[in-house]
Amino acid sequence: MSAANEEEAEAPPRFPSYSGAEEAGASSLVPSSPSAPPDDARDGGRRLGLQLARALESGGYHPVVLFGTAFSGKTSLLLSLFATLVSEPRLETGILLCDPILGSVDGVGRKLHEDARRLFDVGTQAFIAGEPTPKTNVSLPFFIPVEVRPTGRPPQRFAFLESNGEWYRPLKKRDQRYSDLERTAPELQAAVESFIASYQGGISFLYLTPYTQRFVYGNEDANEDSHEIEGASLAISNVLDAYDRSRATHRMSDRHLMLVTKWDAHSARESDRAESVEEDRPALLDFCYGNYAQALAAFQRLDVDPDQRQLNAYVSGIINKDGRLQLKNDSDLQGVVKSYPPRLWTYLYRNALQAAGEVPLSLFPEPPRKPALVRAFHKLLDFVSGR
Ligand SMILES: Nc1nc2c(ncn2[C@@H]2O[C@H](COP(=O)(O)OP(=O)(O)OP(=O)(O)O)[C@@H](O)[C@H]2O)c(=O)[nH]1
Ligand SMILES: [Mg+2]
Repeated sequence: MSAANEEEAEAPPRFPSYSGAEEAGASSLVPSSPSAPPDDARDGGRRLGLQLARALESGGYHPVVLFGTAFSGKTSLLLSLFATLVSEPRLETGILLCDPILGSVDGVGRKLHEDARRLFDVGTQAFIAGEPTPKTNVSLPFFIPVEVRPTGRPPQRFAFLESNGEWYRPLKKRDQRYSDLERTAPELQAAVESFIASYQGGISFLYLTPYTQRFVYGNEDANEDSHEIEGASLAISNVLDAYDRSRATHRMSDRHLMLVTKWDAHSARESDRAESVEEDRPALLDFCYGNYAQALAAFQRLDVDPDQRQLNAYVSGIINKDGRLQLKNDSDLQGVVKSYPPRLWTYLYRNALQAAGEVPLSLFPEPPRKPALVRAFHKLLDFVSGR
């Protein structure tokens, strides 16, 4: 990933990278289904959101709220974060699932925790093993409560919000005209909305804008994809506006990160994958201005300090329809791909500390990466040996 001070300068406002920057913030929310649920269901959702807000506050959790349409990479991103800490002893940072957020007496609380436990346990192991990530299909959005324990630094609790991408899908169907609709955006899920409105503390928001809504390594029709990307852009613009409407207090402690997920798609056909899978800020901005204009415009008009928002690329793994590749024969590419989750963890850890009024620290020492010079030398060797 390139440094924050690269030439992204032409057009203010700027979207700094989280790498190396001093930032902070985090919490949770969920959007609602396209067809508006009955009033009593919305009341129940509101009560649940409020209950979750109080429980996360008293448990010392930093909420991390993910938004993104179906197939945008939400679950893969979460699993890449968990899998990294579970399987990278060099980072010297442990991660554990915490006790149920709402206890285990109440049926809803038990169900939410069972979804969280399953994702953290089975989902993480399946991701490590390279199995494909199943589509998320739950009845309610849920938080995964974890505690991160770095060596020599304070432990920190996070609660990651997981949800169905379908809940964010704009209401317009493919063959429909906008003028035939009453509204374009689904209502945010009541539990998410009331959580955002009432959580007393900083929240980290992650907005996922995928490079492609399809498999990266497939032969599908690109025109089809541009229609889907348009929907993904509108969906993010909708949730940003919903945030602006519903977030009542503590906005100054929030942090907003727009992530272009599946960034490996940018260079899927290039030969030097290691170098090209790294974030390239000019290419990233070009891509966003060209494909996510509405989402970016909403990001810019968010009523927060410009330092509270960043734009970056993200790669959860080099994944095709059969699952994640282990990259055992390409240590350069493996190194670049593996560097994404630690940088995101560091961003979230700083946010959490800053939101708690503490000095923001890096979570780990610099993630292990091969310097460009070493990679260039390997390329030269490959060339000389005809590989
Ligand atoms: N190549 C590549 N594929 C990715 C990446 N992230 C996710 N994918 C793939 O994209 C597809 C969708 O990812 P998910 O994580 O299931 O997306 P989601 O947002 O959780 O989707 P829903 O559960 O339907 O809301 C899966 O096949 C992933 O394996 C990435 O960084 N690179
Ligand atoms: Mg999912």
